[in-house]
Amino acid sequence: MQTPRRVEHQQTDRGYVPVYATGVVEQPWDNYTATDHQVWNILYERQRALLSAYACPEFLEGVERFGLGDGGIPRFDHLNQVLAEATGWQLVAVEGLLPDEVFFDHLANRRFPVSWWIRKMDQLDYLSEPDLFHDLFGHVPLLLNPVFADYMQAYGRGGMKAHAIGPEALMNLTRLYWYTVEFGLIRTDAGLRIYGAGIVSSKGESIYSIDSPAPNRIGFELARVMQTRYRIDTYQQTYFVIDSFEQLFDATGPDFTPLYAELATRPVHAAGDVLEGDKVYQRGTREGWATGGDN
Ligand code: HBI
Ligand code: FE
Repeated sequence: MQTPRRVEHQQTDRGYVPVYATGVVEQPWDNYTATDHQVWNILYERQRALLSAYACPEFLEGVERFGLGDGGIPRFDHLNQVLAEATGWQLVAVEGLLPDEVFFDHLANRRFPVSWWIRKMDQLDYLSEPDLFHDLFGHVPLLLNPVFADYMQAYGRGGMKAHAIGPEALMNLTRLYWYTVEFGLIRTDAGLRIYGAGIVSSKGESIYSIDSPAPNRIGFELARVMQTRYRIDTYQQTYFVIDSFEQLFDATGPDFTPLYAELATRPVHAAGDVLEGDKVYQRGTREGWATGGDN
């Protein structure tokens, strides 16, 4: 299978990352090799077995409804029929990471970009760029959840506005994406569960984000998230925990312009900081609150 077409690099909060051609392509389903399908099957089986105890129910329900475990790389046109009926989203196949404004425009129009290529057998545990498994298995199941689907479109619209305001606003919004869509945790009656795509598509971080005593787990608060740097090359030092997808959607309701102005007067915090007033979950437990600093 041919490799994706890289166009240039972009300096972002994620570092100096490759940015790909911005066009939409057809999913080359007939060109996938037996090894490509095998890579999907290995990654799917490994994650699905693990995530019953770690992912939120809405994610697991989406995986089942799409039939992502039916064997081999799923066909986007099949998934698009399911999506169209459920929430009106559509997948578009792309070469890989898109420039922010192109990416936001897709989300604002209920199109989710999915890389058409899948990682190699020797990259099962880590690769530096989003491939088909990360995008499709990680991001797409929750697009069947109506509230999360609305959040993703609202995020895209917010991104278009932030891009017009400038790089600081854009950085604030990118942190919101990072600590929710990519690395978010959600509170359930059974304890903390994962909804972030960057976690569910990674075996190591799925376990680490819920069971390790090392990272902070802090109740979601919009400004707090936007003023917190993130790391791209290690497991997260802090995970933000939402109470519900409605909470996330409601947070994107107001216009962010005044918030961006307020944030410009405040310090940006390191990824591992714990601040006065943070609602911190007990370290290393799967549920329960510790109010204030008694953890
Ligand atoms: N492009 N294809 C793709 N997928 C992403 O998740 C993505 C992107 N470009 C930029 C980006 N994410 C983040 O920087 C967003 O916060 C904008
Ligand atoms: Fe992603």
